Amino acid sequence: MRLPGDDELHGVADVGGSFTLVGSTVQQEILPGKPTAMLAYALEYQGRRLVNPLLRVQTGANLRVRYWNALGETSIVHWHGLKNDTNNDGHPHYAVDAGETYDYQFTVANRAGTYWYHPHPHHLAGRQAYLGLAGLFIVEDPEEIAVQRALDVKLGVTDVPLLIQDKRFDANGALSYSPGAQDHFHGYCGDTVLLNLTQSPCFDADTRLYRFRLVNGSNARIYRLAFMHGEQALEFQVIGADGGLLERPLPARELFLSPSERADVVLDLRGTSIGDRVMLSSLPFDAMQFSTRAEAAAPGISVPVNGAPLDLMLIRVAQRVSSAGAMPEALSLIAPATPDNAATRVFTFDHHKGAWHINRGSYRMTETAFSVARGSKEIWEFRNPHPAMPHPVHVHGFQYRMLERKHGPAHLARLAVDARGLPAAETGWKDSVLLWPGETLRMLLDFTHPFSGDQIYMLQCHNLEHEAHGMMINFRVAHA
Ligand SMILES: [Cu+2]
Repeated sequence: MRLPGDDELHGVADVGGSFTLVGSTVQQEILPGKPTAMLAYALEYQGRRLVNPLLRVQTGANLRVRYWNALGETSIVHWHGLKNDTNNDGHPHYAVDAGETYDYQFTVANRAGTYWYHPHPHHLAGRQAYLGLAGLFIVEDPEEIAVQRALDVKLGVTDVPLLIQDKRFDANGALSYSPGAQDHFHGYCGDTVLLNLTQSPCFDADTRLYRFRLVNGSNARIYRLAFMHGEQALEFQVIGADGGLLERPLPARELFLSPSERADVVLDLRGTSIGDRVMLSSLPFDAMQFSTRAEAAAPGISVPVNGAPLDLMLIRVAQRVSSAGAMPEALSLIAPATPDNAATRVFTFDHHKGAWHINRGSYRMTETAFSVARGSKEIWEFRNPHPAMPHPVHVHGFQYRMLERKHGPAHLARLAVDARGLPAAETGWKDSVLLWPGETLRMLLDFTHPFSGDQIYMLQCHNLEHEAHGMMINFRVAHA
């Protein structure tokens, strides 16, 4: 199991101030004995070269990040989940050509949480992310440090980020990204699920609490995650979501994680015995895809459909320990979502004549679909009419609060923790949320921000093949 830490790949870098990320082509041994050429972010850090570094920052840090595009094609970095202005969001309009640089300068305004960074050039984001460009961005603040102390966890040891990505490799170990018509419709799924770019990972654990920061970095695959002990799904505690800690831990035995979503969970192995084996799995589910035909994949590769059961990581209980950490009863203070007199804006996610649409429009990089007033609150309602596909919908620039899920599938409704139909993680702050076929979601956005002038952001589907085929719009947060 590759853990973010001292190794080159996913090495942990404590950053503040200035640094340079280089979009590069690297050779990485992912499959045994078969080095794979992949795209990655490289960082010179304390005399070493880190690949797709885990950037750890403190809330309030002032960052000056130079992105040096040493790829052979245009690209730009999107800081996913960060409350940045347009210039620092990674809008495709700002993509830089091969050999050029883009300078970011921003103050990290977000509360502690697991965020991430990935490419966002128009039409190329899916391909570049698939070929390897992705890293984690972990923000800490005093509240977070208190939780780490209570749990007695250490990043890369007992506080374990898991970047979940599915890929296809050819016989030589090369990554292949060659979406066909079915892939454009369903999104590009792989036959090999990697955790932190480890194939079939094994994690040796002690009899103690473990924190797992689950990040879905896949282009299109949705996971129904559970920790299976034989036939039994172990209870775990959900402690955080996209935008950081929940108010208090909430018990669950499974959760759905769609592309770009994060879930922060604590698994208690204190009651297990040496030799016990727990499998982090994706349980089978009906992904409600419009066409359920297994796609015609490349010869020799059979790709499990979205919703097929998958084993992700074997946890082997290897050692009994006395210092095991303790679960805090309270994690954070999250004010109730108060819509006041917020107006409702409706978005329909649909498909028409080979393109993916939001409100019947296909993405145009230079057009802005609508404006909201800076400082206002709005309720956004997402609708996904049947027959359809599930869409992981991401709003740039803001974290929001979920208000309600209606008409969702039974497999989700039974995970609700309250009358609003929300699963545990959606009681916290979110920037990405899965919209199932037939469903209506309502969420509260607050467009307060500290930046002067108009800001342009995006609302998009984070199924990256849907994004590439139009399912994205620009919106303006107007200053005056
Ligand atoms: Cu979509």
